[in-house]
Amino acid sequence: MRQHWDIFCTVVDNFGDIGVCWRLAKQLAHEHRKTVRLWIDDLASFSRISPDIDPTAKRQFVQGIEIFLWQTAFRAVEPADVVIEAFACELPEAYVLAMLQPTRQPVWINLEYLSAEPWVGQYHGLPSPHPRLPLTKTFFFPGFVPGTGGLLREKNLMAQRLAFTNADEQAFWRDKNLPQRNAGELRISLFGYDNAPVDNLIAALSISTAPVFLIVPMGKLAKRILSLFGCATSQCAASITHERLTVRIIPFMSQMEYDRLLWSCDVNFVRGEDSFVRTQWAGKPFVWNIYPQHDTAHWKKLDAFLDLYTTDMPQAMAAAVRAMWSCWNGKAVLNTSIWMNFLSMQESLMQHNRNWSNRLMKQDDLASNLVRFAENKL
Ligand code: TRH
Repeated sequence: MRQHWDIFCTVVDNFGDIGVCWRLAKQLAHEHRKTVRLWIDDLASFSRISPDIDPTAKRQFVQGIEIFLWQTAFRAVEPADVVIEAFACELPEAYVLAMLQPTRQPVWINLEYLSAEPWVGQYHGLPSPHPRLPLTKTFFFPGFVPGTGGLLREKNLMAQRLAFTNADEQAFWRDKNLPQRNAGELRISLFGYDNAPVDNLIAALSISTAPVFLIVPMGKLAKRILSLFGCATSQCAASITHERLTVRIIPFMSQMEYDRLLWSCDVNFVRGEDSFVRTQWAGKPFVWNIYPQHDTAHWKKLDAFLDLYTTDMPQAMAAAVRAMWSCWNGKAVLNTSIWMNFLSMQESLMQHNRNWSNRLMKQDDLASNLVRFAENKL
């Protein structure tokens, strides 16, 4: 039995790194009964997605997980049975040296970023010997197809989503101080990077046939929207109304509440890695803003996912999705007809997304795959 797990996480930027590590830590502890320590270098970002985190505590226990502030001066500790180095963050030298000591060496895993590119299946599970020491780590790639590490998905997630009723949705709006839906209204959540063509989207939404209620969690993109309307950040509690569109900027919420937002909206704009996966479990139409890289390297990753996701779509639907996502990621200019065309597929996209998530559900989840991999290591 590999009972003790250490997860090391550095926050490069944004919330995805800790978002993924925190979900994984909780799943390992709650579903697989592992003893988990999480080492994280940025408690301020952490506390934004999980308000029960004390951003000032160097050591704390939250939801059964021991959380340490990972500082540069690292005091050597006894390594765990399984060590996860998230997203190629470098383990402290003292810790690596300590991994040489035990009679049974820890299983050392480098958990990689999510990608749908076809090479992922070939690299998943490959060993990477340490250049100097007799230690080997294993590359673990999350993914959408068999032969990869799978996706993060809590055991009870789908049951919770299916049990989420209209009354729950109404309670959620009340709790978040948001109005109940008006008849015929289209409700959209918008989480993205500030390179997204939000001005063109706002123009398209403003002349929509149905009234649109756009919910934007506070961040750089929200600030861009505010400046489009000549609004100061301090005024953001109030709604902005422009023709058919109402915009509400809301405070960043916990991960758990963000799931409820994705379940409650008709269309979700998501970004990066973790919100991108969560919207796939939500089953509603979604538009992905991929994490931008130099020289538009991310477009290849975007296309790789689109190739998988649109395979079973009728041609017109696949074209509408590709056009909308391409524009949203800067490959072409977003205009009203591209948005309207995407939106016209709303019902059939819902159906497609249900099938898509059912297909993904057939894979084991990432945490279970990690546990199985570690247990099978002699
Ligand atoms: O924050 P991100 O842009 O994170 C990114 C990506 O992970 C990217 O791949 C990585 O390279 C980069 O960080 C360093 O987007 P992501 O991955 O969707 O993570 C956002 C997290 O924030 C996710 O766990 C959901 C959570 N969240 C909340 O908890 N509350 C909110 O209100 C919102 C909008 C998000």
